[in-house]
Amino acid sequence: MATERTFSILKPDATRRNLTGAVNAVIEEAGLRIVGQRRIRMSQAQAEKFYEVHKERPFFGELVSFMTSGPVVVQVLEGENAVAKYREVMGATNPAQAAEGTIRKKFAESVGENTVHGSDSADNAKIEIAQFFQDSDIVG
Ligand code: RTP
Ligand code: MG
Repeated sequence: MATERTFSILKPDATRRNLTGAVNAVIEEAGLRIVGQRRIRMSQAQAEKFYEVHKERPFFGELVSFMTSGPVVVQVLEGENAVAKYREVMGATNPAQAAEGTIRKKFAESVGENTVHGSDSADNAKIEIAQFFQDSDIVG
């Protein structure tokens, strides 16, 4: 398996509780490298575009409002099988169902405020990375 990249967001519940370093430690301990990283305030338009696939879902409004409620850290992670590896490290969407040792089990407060986002496929990773990073801001 070749080296792959995935897109990650440390969500507002992580920045609010000052957990970005603790989450990054779990990411790095899993063997993923943080090759791009920026702390931003997501605009309403960016959040709506990013979560467009969920626009018909009942939680869409709540999700956009949460993602714009405070700073987030957008990241590009690199490693062997990075997309699947990071999904494993994140744990289940609902922290109550997340496995021991995962980021969501350790830190997440609820299904809505679940600390991290990770791309769900290599194709989506490329699309999501391009929404927030220029090639020159990713240093592998
Ligand atoms: P993500 O996209 O953030 O990495 O999370 P995911 O793949 O595990 O979950 P997904 O189904 O893509 O849902 C995206 C985000 O929407 C919020 N959500 N809220 N209130 C609810 O029932 C509910 N369901 C999903 C979560 O923040 C989830 O991460
Ligand atoms: Mg998702």
